[in-house]
Amino acid sequence: MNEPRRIHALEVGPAVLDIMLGDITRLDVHAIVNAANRSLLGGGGVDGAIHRAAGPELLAECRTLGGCATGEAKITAGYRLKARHVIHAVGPIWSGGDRNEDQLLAACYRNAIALAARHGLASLAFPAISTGVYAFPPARAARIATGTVVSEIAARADAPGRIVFCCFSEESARLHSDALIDFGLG
Ligand code: AR6
Repeated sequence: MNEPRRIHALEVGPAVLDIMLGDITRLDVHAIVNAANRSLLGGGGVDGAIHRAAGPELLAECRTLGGCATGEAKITAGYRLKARHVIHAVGPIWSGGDRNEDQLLAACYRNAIALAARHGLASLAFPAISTGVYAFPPARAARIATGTVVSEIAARADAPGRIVFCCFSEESARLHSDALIDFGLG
């Protein structure tokens, strides 16, 4: 896929939120978020794309991390990526909605922003975590992703000043735009 293009941008307080369409591995931001699994040892989807683009050094560093619990996040270097860091977040596997999936997905966004803040990172890009192999309903996930990011930006002054939702389909980009509009933003 080509260079990501901006679909929608808006200011929320001191921060800028961007909805972009394209391959997250091409983005020039301080950190990209990986939709990883608990082993942190790679996989398909965006995880596979990030490991391919970053090179084998990323897997070597991931092997030292001892995995990651669902809803949590861990940070590594970005190696051959433009992004200096990768924040690996483990989304929930959708299993009907009564296994805390909403809260676990929100925790991924919250914990990734907290890690970025702790490392002083000014820009951060998210894929639509859990909406691929993990089968989380995409509209519901887009509402949780945008709602959590907007409330974290409001709650903490050290959040990155630019946060990107890097969507991989027109439909996903539309769902994120619609969710922001439903919050009275956009
Ligand atoms: N750039 C941006 N978004 C992408 C890219 C890309 N290059 N490639 C895929 N997406 P998924 P999950 C979108 O399946 O559901 C892996 O095997 C994709 O269209 O990557 O959290 C892990 O190792 C979808 O909207 O992640 C885990 O085992 C979104 O990224 C498992 O999959 C997430 O899809 C995690 O499943």
